Amino acid sequence: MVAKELEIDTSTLVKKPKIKLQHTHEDLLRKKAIPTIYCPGCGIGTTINAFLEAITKYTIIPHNDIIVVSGIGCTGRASGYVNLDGFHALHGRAIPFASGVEIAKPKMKPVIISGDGDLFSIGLGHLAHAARRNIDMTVICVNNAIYGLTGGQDAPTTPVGAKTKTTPYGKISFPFNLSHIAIANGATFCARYTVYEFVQLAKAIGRGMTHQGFSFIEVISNCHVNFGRRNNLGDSIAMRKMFKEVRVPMKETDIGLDIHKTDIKFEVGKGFTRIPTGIFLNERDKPEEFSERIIDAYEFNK
Ligand SMILES: Cc1ncc(C[n+]2csc(CCOP(=O)(O)OP(=O)(O)O)c2C)c(N)n1
Ligand code: SF4
Ligand SMILES: [Mg+2]
Repeated sequence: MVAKELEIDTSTLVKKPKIKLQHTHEDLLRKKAIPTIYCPGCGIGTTINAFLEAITKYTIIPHNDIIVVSGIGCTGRASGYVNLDGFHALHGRAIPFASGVEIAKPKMKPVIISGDGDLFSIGLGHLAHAARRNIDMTVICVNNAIYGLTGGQDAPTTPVGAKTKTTPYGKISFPFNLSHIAIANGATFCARYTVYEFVQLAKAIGRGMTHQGFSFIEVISNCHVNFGRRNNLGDSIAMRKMFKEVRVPMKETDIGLDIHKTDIKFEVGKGFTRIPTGIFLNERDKPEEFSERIIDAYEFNK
């Protein structure tokens, strides 16, 4: 029993209202799979949110016609967190799986959400050939310049000089410009935004999904845990502030034929110093997308 003098007079306490935390796109999340594996503040969450915003506001594709496919990596978990048809493919194999879906069921819109390592290391050949064929799919590539899930090994996107688990004295070889590769191989829509530019990113995803053919959206994201920490770039907020300061908005007409104008710059001790962003390509005079050509060829040869 509590002594009289130690009893608390609860009548004077203000009751805190019970707040039910709600996500803007709660119905589109697979609640059983949440909490996610993501570190707090990771840009992959922002990217998934931008995708959900895009399919709610910026495209009229019915949700039943969308399938989310991903490969392996932190980003690769995305297909498991959204409440749509989805498939978590083997490492680097999201695009071949999505190609099969698109060819067998052209009405479906495959959206690949995967990482820079998954799509541009082991998966690079598949990406190049899907772009060359102009297969109707949208690839959202989270470029965090690192292999996040496996503890921070260097990726083909890691800038020269950057420290990673496997380049403790600084990376020596040159990074890929992912948008450049997508365009050079035949992508007919290409955009890049940082996770700081949420609205522009969501709109670009919507436009990419509405586009008939191979669309590529590169998302510059913060892996503050494995990339930021080793390169003294601070936490999630500090990295996003850096993205805000160094992004250079560009239009298709600014780039012309010199796609190197979209190169990302990084300086040891400073971090990223230039990140061109925008819609880099929206080819209107584009080749017919692949499944239409298959159907035409079939009808012609019947
Ligand atoms: C065949 C195979 N090789 C290697 C691995 C190990 N592995 C898992 S994720 C990954 C890299 C993922 O990097 P990225 O796509 O950039 O994803 P992030 O975690 O950065 O989002 C690697 C090499 C694997 N799972 N399977
Ligand atoms: S390891 Fe990096 S990429 Fe993976 S969840 Fe954490 S911050 Fe994000
Ligand atoms: Mg990565």
